[in-house]
Amino acid sequence: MNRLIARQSPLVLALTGILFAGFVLFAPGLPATPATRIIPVKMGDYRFKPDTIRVQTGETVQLELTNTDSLTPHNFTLKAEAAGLNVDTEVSAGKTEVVDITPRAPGSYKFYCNKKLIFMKSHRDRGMEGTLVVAPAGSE
Ligand SMILES: [Cu+2]
Repeated sequence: MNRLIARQSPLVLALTGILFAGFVLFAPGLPATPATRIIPVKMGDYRFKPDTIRVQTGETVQLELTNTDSLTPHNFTLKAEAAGLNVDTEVSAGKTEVVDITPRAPGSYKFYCNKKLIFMKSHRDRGMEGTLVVAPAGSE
């Protein structure tokens, strides 16, 4: 077994690695352009509802973020470099904002509201936090 690997040239090993990475990233077997799913997310009372959002790797979903409070502005922040996600969207009181996301790697990623008034607990500390659960492509 060791001899078999040792006999492969570094170039062949590198190419094999690249092919495998491509296979994982583009996950063949799924429709090339999955329909965009709309996920409504309510933001209000220092909560996200739902606070767990489930998607699949490579799936494009549209988050429909609605601030149900009448005065308090909120925000949807989701920073997950590993999954290629970098969202920071303000949602004024009573308004709806739409953001498309396409997670590139499975895992669980925290999202939260980054609002904080001076001398007050942050919205996140008050419970305005949730989890994006990204399943491997093709699971379910
Ligand atoms: Cu908030």
